[in-house]
Amino acid sequence: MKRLLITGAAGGLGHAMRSRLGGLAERLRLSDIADLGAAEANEELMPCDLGDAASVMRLVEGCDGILHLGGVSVEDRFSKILNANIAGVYNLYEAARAHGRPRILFASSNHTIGYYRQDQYLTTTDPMRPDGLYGVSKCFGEALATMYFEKFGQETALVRIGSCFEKPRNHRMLATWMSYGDFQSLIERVFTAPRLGCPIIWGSSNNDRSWWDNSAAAYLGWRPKDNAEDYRAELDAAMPTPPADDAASLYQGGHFVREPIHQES
Ligand code: NAI
Ligand code: 15L
Repeated sequence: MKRLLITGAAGGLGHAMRSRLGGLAERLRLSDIADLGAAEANEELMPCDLGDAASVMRLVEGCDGILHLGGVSVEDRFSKILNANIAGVYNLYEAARAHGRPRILFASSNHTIGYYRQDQYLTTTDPMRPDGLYGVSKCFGEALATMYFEKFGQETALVRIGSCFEKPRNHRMLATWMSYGDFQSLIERVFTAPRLGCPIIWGSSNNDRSWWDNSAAAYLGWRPKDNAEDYRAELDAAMPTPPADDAASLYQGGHFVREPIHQES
């Protein structure tokens, strides 16, 4: 690729991926509403609020791939989610449509299905069961992307990320964790595969514990390598296993299922 756009580049995953993806494109266009720091030689910085349609239109121009990480990433007030995750995703897809349909990786979330129990094994065709307004906004993003694929042929990887951090932070993440290295290899597969389509992909590592069946996306040839189990002893030493009746032990979305609706004032 000549230019890969990374939205949300100032966030946790944006920061972790920024330095890893230089080989994927001649230039990285980095965007966020938060401070992006200084640009490296192969980087250009374009601050932008995803809710501002005209700015997003300029942001996407000249890009031949989009890693869409930007937006509200936890449960929050509806007005914030509406701007970043609902209007923002619509603005992004309209801009992509106007600028030659660059391939998109949409950072969706396990909170699209958070109300499933941890003893259930899911395929990508199981109905959504979002666990809050944040999860609902990711369901919207997946639905919008699917419609743009059906109507206009816009390709998107809908990656339902479990928990992507340097290492698992609690016992639930023994199933949901995806390492930075595995996310990097998934991004590389998504942007180099000859045909992508619009698949849902579970974003988790090769964990011994697993709730998700990725066989529908096997044609992409992504083989995650890391295993959260390697951190079990470290987790056991650092914290107790949550009680069996705790949301963290019962639901795939963990504590998100217990979040209240956040009020505006
Ligand atoms: P993060 O919260 O650290 O980064 C999100 C970035 O989006 C922030 O830098 C923020 O300033 C930016 N942003 C928020 N509203 C914006 C707006 N209106 N306009 C422009 N930028 C805006 O989140 P993280 O962990 O880096 O996640 C990246 C993406 O992956 C998010 O979309 C999140 O929902 C998704 N995800 C992440 C998971 C994880 O384990 N890290 C799990 C599941 C999904
Ligand atoms: C998410 O969707 C969040 O963005 C992230 O911060 C984690 O909480 C993750 O899900 C998770 O479920 O562990």
